[in-house]
Parts: sequence; structure tokens; C-alpha cells
Amino acid sequence: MSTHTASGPTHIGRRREPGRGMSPFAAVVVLLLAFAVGALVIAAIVAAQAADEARDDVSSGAAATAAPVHDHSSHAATANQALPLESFAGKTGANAEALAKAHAAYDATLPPVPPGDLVKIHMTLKDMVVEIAPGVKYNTWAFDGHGAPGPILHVREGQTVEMTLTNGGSIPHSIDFHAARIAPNVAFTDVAPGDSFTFRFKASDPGVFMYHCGTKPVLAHIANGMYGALVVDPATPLPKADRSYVLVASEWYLNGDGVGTPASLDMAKARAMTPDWTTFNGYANQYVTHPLTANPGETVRLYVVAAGPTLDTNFHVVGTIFDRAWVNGDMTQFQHGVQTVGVPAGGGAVFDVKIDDVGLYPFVSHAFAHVDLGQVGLLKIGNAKGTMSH
Ligand SMILES: [Cu+2]
Repeated sequence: MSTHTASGPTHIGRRREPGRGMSPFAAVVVLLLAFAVGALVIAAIVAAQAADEARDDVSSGAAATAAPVHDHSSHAATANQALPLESFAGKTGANAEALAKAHAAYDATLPPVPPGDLVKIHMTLKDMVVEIAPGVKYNTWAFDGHGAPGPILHVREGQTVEMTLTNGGSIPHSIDFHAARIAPNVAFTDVAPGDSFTFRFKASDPGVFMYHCGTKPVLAHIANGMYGALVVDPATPLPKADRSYVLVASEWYLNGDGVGTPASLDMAKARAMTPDWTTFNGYANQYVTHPLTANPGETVRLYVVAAGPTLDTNFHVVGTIFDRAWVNGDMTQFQHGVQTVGVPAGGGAVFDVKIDDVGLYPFVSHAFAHVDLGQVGLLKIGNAKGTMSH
């Protein structure tokens, strides 16, 4: 290191004992140079390690696209990922406001429970490009052609769900229901492209549950949009709600801005947990532009699932307090008067709010980096006007 300092462009660096006979200013310069060289060496080591990892990522990313199994034996020669990881956070298409208005918001309304003891669900998986923010396109692997999340499912405790998965995509996929008590190696099995697979389970536990693709690497399959929510009503009905909405929180990791060419998954970012966008129901800020609505005094029930793939959601509604919070989806008991509830990745919770005053009430993940990345919406009570800064 001292050699590097000595060969530097200033005469100061040539002195073997930089402290002696030197002005205080020169001593500081020498010290700073020493630090700078040290930092460069460390950066070089980190960059070398990161380049190795990037090569791994390229090969496993290719494996994720072409086949669901990691293949560490083949290391692609090209490392085309810039390091440090480039963020595309907040990078929208031009005229973002107009694009956001034109976007059809994901319908968060909880659908009714189908009649009968047996509920048949058929989903066809499809590779499709969706918008995840104004003008930002992403290559998803989508449940039932919905983009992300997949369809909201709603059953009652005691009903049997018969799930048929048809794989219209190009690689194997599967579906894992958190609501099911079933051998995953039997039911959540990989379905080859073009094939269909049917299994049944009894919805014996009430709550709001995640479902997702469980094919390896699961991180990639969930990050590519393969998730959704299943609401199981308790056999003993909950207190009456006037409106029920379902919000699936998730994050997106982009290998490009998605503005011209659709972005795909950046596995290095997914592993580093540095998302470009975080969303409710798959599109940044969509319920800011198209708020969820209720009348003053109505009870609004919010079913929240944190799909991840990795990050939790700290659910909070600005300007009110949860009248009831079924924390962690335990429908046997609720908490009163709580402000923020953590919904873990892979978990769910149910919230009641009753708001009497007309206004715009933001719902957020109160880990505010998520708000900045798009995980925020508005609950519009009555004929409220204006905008909110949250
Ligand atoms: Cu999948």
C-alpha cells in the first residue's frame, strides 16, 4: 500500500516518514491518500468476488428461465450484470400520471363464496407481460392469465377445494396452498408445460392464506408473480363488514427499467433483497390513483397477504386505528385498537376499520421504503377530494 502511495502523482507521497517535517495540511493529504488507496484495494476485492457471484447468477438465472432446477455445474462465461446493482426504482414511462390513470386497477373486491361443498378451481398458467408501474413492463409467469397476483379465491371453512392447474407456460410450475394440510410432495408437484394436474384439500382452517408456485427456485417463481390469496371464511361468521378488500403485497426485482423492453427478474437483486418496486396487488400506487372506497361509518375489512418473495409488510392505515386485527390470520381472536401489524412474508392478517369522517386514508407498509417504492394506496371515505402525500 505504501508503494502505491509512493508512486502517486504528488511529491508528498515519496516521503518514507510522512509525519516528519511536513506541514499539517500535507500530513492530512497523505492520510487521505492512504485511506483512498485502502478503499480502492477493498473495492477491488469486493468487485472480484461480486463478479464471481454475478457469473453464478447469470448461470442460475438462465437455469431459472429454462428449467426450474439450479445447475451450478455450468458457469456462463459472460457476466453482464453491472455492479453495484443498478436500481430502477421510481423509473416510470413518460406521462406517468396519465399512464397511472389509464391503468385498470386490480379489482381488490373479495368475491363471493361459491355454493356447495365442493369448490372447483381451474387455473391456466401463462407467460405474459404485465405493467407493474406506470409504463413499466415485466415478464411474469402468471396464474390464470391475471398477471400478479393471481385470482382472489374465497371459500368457507369446511368446503373442499378441487384445484386443477393447467400449465400453459414454457417451464414446469406448481401451486402450493398455505391453507391446505396435505403432503406437498404429492399435491404441490411440478406440472410440465402442456399438462394438467388436479388435487383436493379441505379448507379446514379459516383465515387469509397465500398460495404460490413452489417450483425451484421458489424465489424466482414468486418474484415472477406466481402468488395470490385464498380467503377462508370461518364457519361461525365474522362480525358484519360492509366492504371487503384483498391486498397482496409483493416486491419486484428488475434487470432493466422495463420502460422500452419488458424487464425480467434480476436474481442478484432478489437475493440482495433490493427491490425496484413494491406493490399492493402487483402495480405500484394503483390505489392512490384508483382508491378503494367506502361510505362514512361503514366497516371495511381488509385481507392482507404478504407474498414477498422475501419482505414483510407492516400494515397501517393512516388516520385511523384498527378496530379489529386478526393478527397472523388467527381468526379465533382479534386485537382491538392497534396501529400497525406486521404481516410476514408468506403470512396474512385481517383488519377492520370503521371510519366516520369523509377523507382520504392511506394504507401503507409503514416500513416507509416500501411506500417510496409503491406500496401505498388510498381508502376514500365518502366524497373526499384532494390528494395525499403519503
Ligand atoms: Cu412457477
